[in-house]
Amino acid sequence: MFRMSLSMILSPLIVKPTTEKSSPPGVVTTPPASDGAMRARCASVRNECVAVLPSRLPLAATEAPWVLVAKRLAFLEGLSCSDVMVDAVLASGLGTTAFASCDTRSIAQAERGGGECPMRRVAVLNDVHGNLPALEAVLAELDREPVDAIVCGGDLLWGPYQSECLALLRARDARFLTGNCERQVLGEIDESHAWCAGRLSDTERAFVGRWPATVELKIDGLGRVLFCHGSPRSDEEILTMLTPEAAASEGLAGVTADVVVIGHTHQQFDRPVGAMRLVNAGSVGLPYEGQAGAFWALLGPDVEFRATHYDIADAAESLRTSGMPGIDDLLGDSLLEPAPRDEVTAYFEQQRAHVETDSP
Ligand SMILES: [Mn+2]
Repeated sequence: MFRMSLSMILSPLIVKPTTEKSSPPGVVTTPPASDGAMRARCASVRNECVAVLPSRLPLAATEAPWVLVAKRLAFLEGLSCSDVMVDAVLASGLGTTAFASCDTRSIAQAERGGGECPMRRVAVLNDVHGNLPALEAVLAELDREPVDAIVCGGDLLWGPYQSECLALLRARDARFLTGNCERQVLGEIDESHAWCAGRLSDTERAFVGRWPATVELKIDGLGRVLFCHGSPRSDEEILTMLTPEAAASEGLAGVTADVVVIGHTHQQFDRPVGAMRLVNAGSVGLPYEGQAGAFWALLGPDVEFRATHYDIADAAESLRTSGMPGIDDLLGDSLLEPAPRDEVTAYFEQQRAHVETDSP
């Protein structure tokens, strides 16, 4: 009965699209002021940071640039951008100094979502859902075909091995944005979400709590590409290949990007919506493609859909041993006995219409 499991990735269905974000959980605010050695280490990577920033800043559009600089410094320090580290960098003034050293024209462009150097190849890894074997298989493929950036478009959380997946992606300097599952896990809305929340460290929770709802990059051949989870206005809006043009246009209202890349429904598609191109990159961890595998997208100069194969039986065994509540239901229709893709799309459309009808 696939509808039960399908509703799990959407649940709870929120009737009204909302742009409200939950406030980040307890961010560490006390820098280790006496850590002179740490400041010295920051200083040692400052030049590298400044060199990297002009092309990196497009990622910073939703956050104060100096905060991003601080994060970048912390990341370059190899300390995984911990809250303590970010706060310490901010307190030291290095973030603002590095920011001030950047070319002001680059920064202005970056803040408008442009950036001077379009990226050539970007991998989009959405809806990983803590499926570590699937993510490892995709990353192995990327090792053979390097990309300029990895975008993780939400719903990395709510799954068996969230922290391990997070660590692998952070090690590759992925750009993260939030999905409904990040919000719901941090909010511990039910047993399975609370189980997932309980397995995150305070630092991980704080890090995830700071993810933006959207990321914009300029990519060769595609132009301005806006990444989000459900739609630019809601992390749980349902947009499918079959969504009527009018409803899809409404979901993208106000967007000026050339391409919008989403996730959430775990099905790859590429369709026009007005003058824009709407792409769903698919799901790495829990696809609904009618076949098992890890589904993702390579962007630039066109959109290329990928399906990476891995040992599903082995992975399922490993994912089950995590003890995540409801894991059997999740794996069933997605990976073990994949439901027909068309039926799943039809189900999502039914849910979308239902949500639409219920809206005031
Ligand atoms: Mn989702």
